[in-house]
Amino acid sequence: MKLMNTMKVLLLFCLVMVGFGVMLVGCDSTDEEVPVGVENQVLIKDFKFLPQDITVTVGTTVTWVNKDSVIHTVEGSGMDSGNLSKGDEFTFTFDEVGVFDYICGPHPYMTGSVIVE
Ligand SMILES: [Cu+2]
Repeated sequence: MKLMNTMKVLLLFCLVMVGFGVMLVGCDSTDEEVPVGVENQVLIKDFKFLPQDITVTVGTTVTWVNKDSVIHTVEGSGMDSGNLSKGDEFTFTFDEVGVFDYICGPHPYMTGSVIVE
């Protein structure tokens, strides 16, 4: 009987530790900057454009902000940001309706689109 109680305590201890682990992971993700709430802004983060597709109305100025420690660019459809270091911003005003695709020059697998309506 005593052995069973010890097992129960151990099992409970394990469950608590797993619970802590989940909590820690949860805290970690809430610390990250979430790309919501800022209108007409695209974050460049973790080698991605966030959001990848953004829809705006004609005449809107879109701002890209590099949140990565490496240099990224916004290139294509008439845009050329030049090198963006961490914290750098690039803005572009869309005066025509259409779909404007772009990539990051150093990392062409990073793609994004601005849909202007
Ligand atoms: Cu890049």
